[in-house]
Amino acid sequence: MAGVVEETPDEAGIHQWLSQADFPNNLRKYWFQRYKIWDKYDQGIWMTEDAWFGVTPEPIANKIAAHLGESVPKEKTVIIDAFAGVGGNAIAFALSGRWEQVFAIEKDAKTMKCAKHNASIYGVQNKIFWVKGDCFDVISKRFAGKNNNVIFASPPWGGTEYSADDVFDLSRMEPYNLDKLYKGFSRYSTHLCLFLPRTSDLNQIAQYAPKDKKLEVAHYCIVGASKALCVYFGDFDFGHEDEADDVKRIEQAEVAQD
Ligand code: MGP
Repeated sequence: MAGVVEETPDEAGIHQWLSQADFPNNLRKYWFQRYKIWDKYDQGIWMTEDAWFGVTPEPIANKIAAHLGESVPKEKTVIIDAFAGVGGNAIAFALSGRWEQVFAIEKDAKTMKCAKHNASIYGVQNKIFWVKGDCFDVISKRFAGKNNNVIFASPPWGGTEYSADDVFDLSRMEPYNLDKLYKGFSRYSTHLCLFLPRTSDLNQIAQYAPKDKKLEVAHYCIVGASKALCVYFGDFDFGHEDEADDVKRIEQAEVAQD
């Protein structure tokens, strides 16, 4: 059942911040974004401190879920959220109803506890397979040889300092750089979507394009400002053929605000 979940966190490091007075000062900007991040924030969302800058805001998570759902072949019935965090993307995948199975992998126990709780607020806790562990490990053991899955990965970007440089060097991203992410996941799925900084070096990304093929990159924006970009590695079909459509696609990724 979706709705207000009365339970309060019973563990240090897991929070249900109800007022700005209790909110960490260094994260203040996120307090003002809380309803953009979670539409149901007031229904009892649980967060860790780190989750504030890693979680995908709900309208963007829904847009990515829609884009992934419509652009991969129907035979792909399983979606894996490799870095599930507090659940933003996995919840959106489950709510989309597109997938037979949604897997959410998270290695931090407290973060996963938040994700499960948040999924219960959105009524989808039981529609997600929760796997605690290192995603590279889990995926190599559980999904080797399967060809019906799509991997979505929103990795840590090494903290909030990613925007200090005009162009973000993906070879230095911590703890996993682009090469590690691409090689670690593309062995196990023909369809991979990476959620990366909006300032990511596109030349570095382009090196992973198959010969004579382009890679899809879409910026996801809120009120005109890009929050991040997604790179789609594999045979995604966005139903466009030429450059004019590329422009359309980027606009399409703009998420509506109330
Ligand atoms: P931001 O840069 O912290 O905020 O994150 P914003 O609103 O762009 O701040 P400004 O002051 O630069 O205008 C923007 C979005 O990027 C967040 O909402 C997250 O979705 C995403 N994001 C930020 N970080 C630091 C990470 C990260 O480490 N990993 C992932 N996967 N996403 C992140």
